[in-house]
Amino acid sequence: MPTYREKDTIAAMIDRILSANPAVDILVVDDSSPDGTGEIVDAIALTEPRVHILHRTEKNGLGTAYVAGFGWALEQGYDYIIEMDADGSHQPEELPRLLKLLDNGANLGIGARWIPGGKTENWPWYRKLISRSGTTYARIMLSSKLHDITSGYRGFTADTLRSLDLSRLDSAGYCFQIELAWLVERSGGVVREFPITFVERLEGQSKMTSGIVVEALAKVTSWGVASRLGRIPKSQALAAPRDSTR
Ligand SMILES: Nc1nc2c(ncn2[C@@H]2O[C@H](COP(=O)(O)OP(=O)(O)O)[C@@H](O)[C@H]2O)c(=O)[nH]1
Ligand SMILES: [Mg+2]
Repeated sequence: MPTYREKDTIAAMIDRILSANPAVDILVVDDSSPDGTGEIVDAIALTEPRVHILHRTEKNGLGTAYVAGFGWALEQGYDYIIEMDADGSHQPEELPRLLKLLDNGANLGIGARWIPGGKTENWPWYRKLISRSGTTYARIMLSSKLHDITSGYRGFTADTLRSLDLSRLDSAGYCFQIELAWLVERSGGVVREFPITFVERLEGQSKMTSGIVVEALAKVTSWGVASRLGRIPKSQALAAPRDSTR
């Protein structure tokens, strides 16, 4: 869980995740939040062995926070690695459905808002517009089959992340989600979406900026053009998915 200034929600999120999913461990990647988010997690980690924290020295964007977190999780030897926002938008109670997709052979499972059964609560119209048009643009430019490619509620098998060259990712902000999902898709990975209810945060503020939207638009456009010109290097095929009969 990446955090930047999430002091009002982080403790409750950790509590909800562990109550709904006692077998998971949590890693918070905090970018030295000035509001003390990191210290709140430090205090929880003292008495809760399932909670861990990685402190980074400055706010370096969602993408690099996740790459740091993935590196930690792979080193520790976890089987599945999940992404989730810390502001209450992603429901921990929906996590078992994501874990099931991974159990059933998906390389990547994505919690999708824009498929039947998926929805958003209290999300302003302009955020819906950005999200839906972002996915549509990625479907056109990148020939993606996904319906919610920017969703940050997702999970990978460790083998999947291990097979990918994460050092090749060059997105700092939220378009990291697009870049990584597209990398899994074009590496021949099995990507499955499941419907989620995305609930807009009640506390704190969004870290979404116009710069983040511009980065995504520029990168998706350049990746799309480069791939049409054959300038995107071929991806290595992913390890075969796990036994899908489980
Ligand atoms: N570590 C870290 N976390 C971030 C950064 N930017 C956003 N986040 C976290 O990423 C998650 C999603 O961010 P949020 O502001 O809620 O985005 P929104 O839901 O799209 O409005 C939250 O848990 C944020 O605290 C960053 O630069 N570094
Ligand atoms: Mg949010």
